[in-house]
Amino acid sequence: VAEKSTQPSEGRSRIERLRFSFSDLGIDALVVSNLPDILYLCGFSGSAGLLLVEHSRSTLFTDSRYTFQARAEVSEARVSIVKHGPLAAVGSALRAMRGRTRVGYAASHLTVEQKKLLEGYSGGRVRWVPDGNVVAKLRCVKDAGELSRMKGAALAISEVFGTTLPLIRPGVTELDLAAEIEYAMRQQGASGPAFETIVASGPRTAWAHARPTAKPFSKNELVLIDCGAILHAYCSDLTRTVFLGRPPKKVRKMYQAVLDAQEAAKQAIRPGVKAGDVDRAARVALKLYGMAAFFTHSLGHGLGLEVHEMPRLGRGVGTLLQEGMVITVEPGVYIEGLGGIRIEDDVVVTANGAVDLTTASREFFEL
Ligand SMILES: [Mn+2]
Repeated sequence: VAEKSTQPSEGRSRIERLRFSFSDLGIDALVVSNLPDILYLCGFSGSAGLLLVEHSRSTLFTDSRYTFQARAEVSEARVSIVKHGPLAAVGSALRAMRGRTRVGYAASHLTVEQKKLLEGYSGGRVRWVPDGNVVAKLRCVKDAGELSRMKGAALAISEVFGTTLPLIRPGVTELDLAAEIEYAMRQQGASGPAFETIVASGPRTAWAHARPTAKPFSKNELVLIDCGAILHAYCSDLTRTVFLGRPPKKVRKMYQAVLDAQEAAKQAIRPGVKAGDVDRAARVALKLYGMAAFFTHSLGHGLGLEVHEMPRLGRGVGTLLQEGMVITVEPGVYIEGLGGIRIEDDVVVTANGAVDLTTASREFFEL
């Protein structure tokens, strides 16, 4: 649950910074419908509502389930408790605005049906303009308060990995371990997992996003764990791969290749570098092992209030990294029938390059 202190304690408010982009977008108002965007802008952590940001005021429209919560959480916006749904309320607020109005909307989040309803409620004078993911762009650079929360979330998941590692032994199932991991997250103070915990073993580790099953671990196989925790509203994301027994030479080589690729990518990270160039650094390192073809997804993604945020780190992505971005670095190699290895850390981009937030050991554990 977010507290009021998700807001920066000094400087311009997030809503004020958002308004700076109104002239670039050519809009007079913005309807914010993505809940994490609403949380980011005004502190509201409820599960229903719309935030209307105008030049001189902002209004959170939500319903009576959230009367007290909104009162406690929301700063920077007035709260309007609505009877007939926030879409109708935003629509009539827009209808009341004078003259022709250009209004931004979240094309990546609003459904076709919600957009139609909004159009109906607001009347013909509103011109609708896609918002160009303007809030996502603000969110990708974290302030000091956010960075300290993200450090906490990363530390918690690293501790979870350390405490659950001894539970990995033959006979324990993927589902058993996933349950233990999520229980340990709560014990670390997490409000919950940032996504469905991935535990895969044996050849199933080649499925990059395998769901845990009732399959028991057995001797001489890989176990891949990808888990994240939400702490004070911010996400962490950690992947480690271990081996039950003594890994064969080929598997050792795979692990070393992925570790080298991750290190090469981390070394390439600094402000002003293209996200695509960091992705390429990992692929170049894998090529030296003849394993580039087995790296079948992108290198990483932004992390914050959501587990997947801007920027994406993938082939040819031109986004320039900036100081204060938090990103995952997660190369992997996946060989059908044999298995997969992925190593993932969360890092913050600083003037001096990447700094790890996750602290779990990257040693190839033989259990
Ligand atoms: Mn990830």
